[in-house]
Amino acid sequence: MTIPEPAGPEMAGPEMAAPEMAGPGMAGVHAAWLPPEAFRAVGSRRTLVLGEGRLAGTVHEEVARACARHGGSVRRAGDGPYDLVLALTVAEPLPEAAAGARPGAPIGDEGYVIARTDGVTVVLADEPAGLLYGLFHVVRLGERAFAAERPAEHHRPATRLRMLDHWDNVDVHPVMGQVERGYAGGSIFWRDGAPRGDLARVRAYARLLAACGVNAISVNNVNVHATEARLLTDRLGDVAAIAGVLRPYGIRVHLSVSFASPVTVGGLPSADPLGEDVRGWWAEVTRRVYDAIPDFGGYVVKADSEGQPGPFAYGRDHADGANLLAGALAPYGGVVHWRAFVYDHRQDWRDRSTDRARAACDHFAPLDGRFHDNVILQVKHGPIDFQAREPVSPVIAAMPATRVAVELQVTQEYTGQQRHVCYLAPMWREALGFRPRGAGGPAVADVAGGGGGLVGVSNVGDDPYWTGHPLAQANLYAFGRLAWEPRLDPAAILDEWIDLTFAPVADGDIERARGTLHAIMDDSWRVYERYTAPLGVGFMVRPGHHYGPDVDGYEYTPWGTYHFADRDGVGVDRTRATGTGFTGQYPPPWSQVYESLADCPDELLLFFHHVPYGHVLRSGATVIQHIYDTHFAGAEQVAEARRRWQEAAGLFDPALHARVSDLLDEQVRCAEEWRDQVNAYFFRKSGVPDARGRRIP
Ligand code: GCW
Repeated sequence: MTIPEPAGPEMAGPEMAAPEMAGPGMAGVHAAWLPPEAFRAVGSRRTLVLGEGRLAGTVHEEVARACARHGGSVRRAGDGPYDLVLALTVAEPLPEAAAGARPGAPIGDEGYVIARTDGVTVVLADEPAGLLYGLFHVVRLGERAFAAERPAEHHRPATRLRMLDHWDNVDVHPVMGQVERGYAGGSIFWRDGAPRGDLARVRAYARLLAACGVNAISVNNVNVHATEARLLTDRLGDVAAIAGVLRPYGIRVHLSVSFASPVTVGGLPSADPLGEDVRGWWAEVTRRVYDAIPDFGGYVVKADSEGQPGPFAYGRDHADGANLLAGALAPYGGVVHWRAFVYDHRQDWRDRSTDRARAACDHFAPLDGRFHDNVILQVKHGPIDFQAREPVSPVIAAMPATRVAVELQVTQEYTGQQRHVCYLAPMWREALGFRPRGAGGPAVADVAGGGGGLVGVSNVGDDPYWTGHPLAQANLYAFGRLAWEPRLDPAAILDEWIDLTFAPVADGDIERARGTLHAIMDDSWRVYERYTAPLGVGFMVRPGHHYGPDVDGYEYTPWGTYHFADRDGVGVDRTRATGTGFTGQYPPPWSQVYESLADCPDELLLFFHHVPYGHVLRSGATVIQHIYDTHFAGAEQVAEARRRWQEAAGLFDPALHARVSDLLDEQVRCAEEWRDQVNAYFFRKSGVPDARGRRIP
């Protein structure tokens, strides 16, 4: 945790305009990707829902509400004909069309089969959760679900755990506020030390998440402060209330806990993971948690990291620590998400031998095989910390005997803080598709799908648009969709999001709205990378709050995040030959690819190598010229995005349009600031002029 500077005028947000569209019962809150209009195709038809249980009840409710609005009807069994049948496979008797679609093999806990024969669209599921996901699939398809015959398609999630971590505090933290790294207002769960009590908002959130496939939420910050530590004990009722609201949407609650709880909350003299009394304490509090929340998901732990307590204090390792909690959770089927974000945040910047990128692998790889089955090692996708460009963390390939979850940052801490448009799905897609052992080996998504899952740090707050920047909603939606199906194309996900969210836009205009949004969003991550971080250099941000440029801001600090620019060159030598040896943490072929100056991909060059400014990239440009070119180009592309948005004023709800316009003004300003500071910095260091003679201040 770094200390943010107080917000200056540059940090002030744009005026909040009230959004126009509201979800069911949620006046004043934007409906995001579930406006009532998105249910037109379902709601205007004759639908049969067959199934028992809470989630089937939710499906029923959703269909009934849609029908009430759009003129369709909810039919009873035997009361055909139907246009749509949503049924559990166990339901008896299944209407003929549904019986025909029943597959020979199990559909699975959360899966569903969708088919259309003889004019009836059928969704079949073994379990109610599958029925709910199937309904939202039909909603996504809209009229296409009813247009033509379709052969049975079987959908099931690639990974069982699709989780959002909220870095929400219960108390307002004096430095970090209500939500650490939150850019969308306060927490939707907590305010000023207490639950907000606005459970309708939480319910609307659960509905949005179910519609994109998320099935777990951790409701408090991984930095667990005093009040939050007590969510586990005397404040458990607050958590149970949230769990009760999430449950009808198939979402389980998890809790971040402090490793020191036996001492700070329980009054024991020690939190030693091998202590009998400590083990007993965790067993007892966990029993009470399950008494209150029978479907509780488990614990999330940040230990021995950035000042959080952990097993090192007792001379124990992280397998000892994680297994302690896993033991307490095992009788109930709970899991512990143990974070691998462990590094020395008090490094001496003069020390060139310590490399923060190495830390997670150095700590955890030797422990592979020692974790209990219900421990999930939660690994950030990159080795450092959610920068705009990082290689994939070597830990993901280094733990074949451990369940690994991959953590993504939906909240845009280092990618524009929800003031900049930065559609992150292309970055995540790239990371999830990366094959750490080369072409024949598993992809990162396969590793996560092997039992750990995908975790995203939520970007949601109590802002009327949920995410501050209305277009940042697409990141939350895309996170869920990629967690469900990591092979989805980011542009196709964007289409889904656009069609749902902007369903109320008049028919002919949706095409134009799509054109505008794709032009602005498709490449926005790479645009962001261009005007900020060249070639895999990270952390050239303002220390503390991490917004805006400060090239040397972290250069002489204890955080282990350096670029080593001098008059001759820039970059971190992480090679085995002459550097920190980090490249050796990768299996082949990447250990060789990254080690080699000739083979290392341009976009990661300065992550792995220190090179002279005149070094010629694979693209043919020199490093210094690349820096100038990309920074000029990136800032121009943001200006172009703003132009496109202004042109589209008539297409969008005026309040939403105004909000995005204000934010684009800020993005243009900030991108120019980045361009000028980065270009000026490297021009002054290197003395090499821009080959195209553009003005560098
Ligand atoms: O990126 C850093 C953030 C911290 C955060 C930490 C983590 C919750 O700056 O605010 O703490 O990562 O992931 O634990």
